[in-house]
Amino acid sequence: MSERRRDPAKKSWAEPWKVKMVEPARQLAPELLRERIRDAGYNTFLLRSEDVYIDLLTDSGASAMSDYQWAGLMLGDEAYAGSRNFYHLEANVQKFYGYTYVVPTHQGRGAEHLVSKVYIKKGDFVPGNMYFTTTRIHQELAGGTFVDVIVDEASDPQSLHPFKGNVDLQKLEDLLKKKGQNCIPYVSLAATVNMAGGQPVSMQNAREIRALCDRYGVPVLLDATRAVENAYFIQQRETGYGEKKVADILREFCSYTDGAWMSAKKDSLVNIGGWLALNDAEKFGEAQNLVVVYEGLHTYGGLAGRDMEAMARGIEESVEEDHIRARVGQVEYLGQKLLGWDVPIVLPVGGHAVFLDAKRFYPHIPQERFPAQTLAAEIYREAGVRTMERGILSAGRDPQTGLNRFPGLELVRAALPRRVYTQAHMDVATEAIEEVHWNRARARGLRMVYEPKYLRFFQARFEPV
Ligand code: PM9
Repeated sequence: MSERRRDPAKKSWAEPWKVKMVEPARQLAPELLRERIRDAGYNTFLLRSEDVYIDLLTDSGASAMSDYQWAGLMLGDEAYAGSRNFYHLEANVQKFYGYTYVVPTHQGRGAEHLVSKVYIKKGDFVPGNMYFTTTRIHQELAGGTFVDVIVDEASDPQSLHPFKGNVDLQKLEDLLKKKGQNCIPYVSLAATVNMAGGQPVSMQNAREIRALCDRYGVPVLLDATRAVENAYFIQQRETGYGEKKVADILREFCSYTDGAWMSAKKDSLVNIGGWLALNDAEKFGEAQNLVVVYEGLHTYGGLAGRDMEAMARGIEESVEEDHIRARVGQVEYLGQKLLGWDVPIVLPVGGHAVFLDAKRFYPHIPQERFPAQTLAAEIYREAGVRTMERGILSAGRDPQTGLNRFPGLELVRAALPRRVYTQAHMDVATEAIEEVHWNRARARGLRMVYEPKYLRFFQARFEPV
């Protein structure tokens, strides 16, 4: 008999780690789940973590660190100035992302605050590939107006375009011509695009953005929060990159940009941390000066030395091939399971999360009644699984008119923390979502009874209609 060999491309993946420590998680009884979500004003951000069984609220800061990272915590150099952990972090940002100057910050929005203050002046327009909540508010608070220049496919949950995060170059050039480069401080490029469903940007698109911006003398700045996941998608989907290493793809991608801000709480596998990196010495000088006003000295930026060490080590682990394959593979597994039950989701499945399409899930609930917020509340009530609204509530109000923005996408995000949950957790989460889908006709929507001024989705409260 001839020897049988499985096609390597069809082999299952498994996590490249084994579990060393566990944290208990329990599922509350149905009547308690009902009570808890009502007490939380039907907002999953207002639930207590101990009342959540499977927490898919976010992949931010919720990942499990490796023993290599935990060991690094013991090497924290907590000197006020010049901590050796900062220099390790700086060296790894330079090595893996390729930028020249590094400013540490306590998390992503600390870096967004600095970059917006340094680059944006009142009346500016900031083009970008779909808004992100915290990014846009810092651009607005600095006096800018965000302009969406993402490709149209990004707003179609069923489009199978492999790079739905791409910038539409025509939209970008039209804006550059209309407003003139003096009113455009930089292009705000995110990879992957969170609000579009964790969709990637192609290398070709990055190259073309660079060429276009060079013609107009406008810098390109990257939101590198999930750029490693973006690099993995390029490896999997873009011609010419199949044989390249994710680490090399990441470096090449960043080379088309002039700097980046980072929430290290995602790709870099830490519970807290971020940075701003720039190639422009003058802008770096301004950011380095401002960080001491808002975050802390320029060699700790609001972090403990041990946090910077964990971040430096997390960067190294984030680009390992087997890590990133298993990470994105688990998200794909959840997406395929939901598709198998005919649950409407955004396609293709993204890098960090599966996004449920609340417009197709609840076609009978108008957007003013918060269909995605309703769905997130229902999923918690069903099984103690926590997800997050990414629709009209997250989009907020237009600062000029005060009116609600009506985004094309009305989504619920089930985000996967890295190295935390098993496939069995995914199976249980899928069953809960399928159950809610089965009973979808019963849902009626929500009315907002408390609305905070900034980033309202975090703290708003609701009542059933
Ligand atoms: N993202 C997320 O859950 C956490 C807070 S918003 C609900 O997806 C991008 C692309 C992000 C991001 C945070 C930040 C801000 C910047 N860019 O949370 O301040 O996804 O570290 O980063 C969240 P920080």
